[in-house]
Amino acid sequence: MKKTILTYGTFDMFHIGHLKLLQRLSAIGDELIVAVSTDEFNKLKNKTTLIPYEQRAEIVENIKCVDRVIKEESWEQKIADIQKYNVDIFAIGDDWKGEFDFLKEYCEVVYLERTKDISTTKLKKSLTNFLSIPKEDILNAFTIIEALKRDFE
Ligand code: C2G
Repeated sequence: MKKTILTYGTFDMFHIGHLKLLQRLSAIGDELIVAVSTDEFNKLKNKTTLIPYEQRAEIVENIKCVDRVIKEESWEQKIADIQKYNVDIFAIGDDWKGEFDFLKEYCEVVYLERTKDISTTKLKKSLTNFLSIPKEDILNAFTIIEALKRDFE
């Protein structure tokens, strides 16, 4: 019997943590459906994204192990999605542990361990730190590196 898996996420600045989750999800079933949060819904989640919905959805859609992408527009749509797509397993990262146990009435619910040491929030912080370094300092650093390189040649 074909097993359908359903998950939800923002997938902003797509990174290895997102990929590993989708690969593990597709390995526990036959069809993987991913609901990507719209920009409007992310506002409701108090999340600002760098990458607009259309691009995030297209990236996820082109991940080999993903079979279908749908829109996530509200917190309430999960039960209807599970019934509409005959979902066998609802799965998500364990940062949501217990939050979706109420779906056990409709299908199996699985929480998968997150990939450590990578997150969109962390990437944004590193970017901000990098961009906050005064240009002069970066240029000085390059000058020093070039001088060192010459010394080593
Ligand atoms: N994830 C992971 N490892 C990481 C980072 C993220 O496994 N290092 C998983 C999350 O646990 C989640 C998925 O990747 O299952 C997408 O993460 P987000 O884009 O942060 O999703 P989120 O905004 O939490 O959306 O209705 C549920 C929400 O839409 C979930």
